[in-house]
Amino acid sequence: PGIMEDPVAGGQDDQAAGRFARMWDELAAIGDGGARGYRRFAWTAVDLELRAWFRAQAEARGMTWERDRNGNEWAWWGTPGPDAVVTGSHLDSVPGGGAFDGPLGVVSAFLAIDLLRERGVVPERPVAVVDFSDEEGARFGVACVGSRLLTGVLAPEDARALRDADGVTLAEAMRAAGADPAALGRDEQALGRIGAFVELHVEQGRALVDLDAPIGVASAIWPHGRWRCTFHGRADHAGTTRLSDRHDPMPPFAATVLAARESARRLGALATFGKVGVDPNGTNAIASRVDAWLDARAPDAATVRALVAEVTRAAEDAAAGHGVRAEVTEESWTPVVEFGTGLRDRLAGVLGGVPALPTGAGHDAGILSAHVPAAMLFVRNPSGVSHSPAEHAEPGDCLAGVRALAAVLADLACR
Ligand code: HGY
Ligand code: MN
Ligand code: MN
Ligand code: MN
Repeated sequence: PGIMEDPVAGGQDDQAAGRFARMWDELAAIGDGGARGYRRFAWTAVDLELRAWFRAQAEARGMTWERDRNGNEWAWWGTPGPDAVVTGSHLDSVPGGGAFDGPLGVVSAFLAIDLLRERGVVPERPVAVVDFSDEEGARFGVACVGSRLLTGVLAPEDARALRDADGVTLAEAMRAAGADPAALGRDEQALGRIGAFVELHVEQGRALVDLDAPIGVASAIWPHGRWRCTFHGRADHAGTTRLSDRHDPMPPFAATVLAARESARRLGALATFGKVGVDPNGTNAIASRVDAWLDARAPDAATVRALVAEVTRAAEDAAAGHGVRAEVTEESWTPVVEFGTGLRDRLAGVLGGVPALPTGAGHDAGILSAHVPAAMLFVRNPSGVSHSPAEHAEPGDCLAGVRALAAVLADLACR
């Protein structure tokens, strides 16, 4: 406390700006897809490069590096031990992802520790940076795999069986990447070490822009889940099959997307179909099957459930009208997260009062919050856009985030 000049505003010293830019450019170059954004999927070659970068950052600082049984990467300032103050985020991305979602939290964590060391801060508790494995679930379909396995929310046998678009299981992908899927499972030791977890993340929205604030804290995460909507039709020839004879899964799929949008609007919820598979996906063949993933979110669980019920009924009715069979199955569910006021208010106090805002985006901090004290810091995103190359944060706000995180870590680690 008091070791940081005004942690949220204040000028930007060039040295810190230079250090941020160097670290940022090195990480941003890994798997850089340019205008097409990032495609940093779990246990791929790009992921291994990111994991190597993380380890190099830890070892360059004389920090103890560890990879836990669930593939989460840890860097320890001080001896790994109980009651640790943990910060960090994830390095994987959605397809076409931006540079900040995840990486900003990891880079800021290392730089916040650099700042504290420069100021001669000697923590009385262990401090750790964590890179949670497979947060986006972009390859295997379930988000926050590393933190869900760590906490036991996801059963190891279910995780091992998850398959990617090529049918490769998580277990096979881990083995190919030199990791051992047999070790997956709730990690009492790793979980027992976490005294508090603070995740810094780029804001995925415009609340801080509208409030003209560089930093905010999370008040809650909306309940949300993923449902697989499958439409079973009958393959046939596009040029010789009369309309009345078709069992085409595409029209019911299309009707369901439109119905979902209308239900979401009316219920005050969010419904997204961002991933679709069409089999056999031929221009002159009537599809035999369409798989479409619904991402549904709302401020409360009852609204999400109402939305999914309406979408299911719309899918079944539309399918019946086309001699197609629809089935909707839940693939993942994340209950509402209310970030407890204890740690959250303590952070806001250290930062001299910052806005508290809810988010519809899922985070590892949300998974952990059911098991350990957890909180989130948000950094202003002038574009308001995320999960897109347009995602952005200004250098000045990023440095304010580093200073804010440093102030919070100092407050938590120094009794
Ligand atoms: O989907 C989410 O909300 C997060 O970005 N994984
Ligand atoms: Mn994300
Ligand atoms: Mn994220
Ligand atoms: Mn997150």
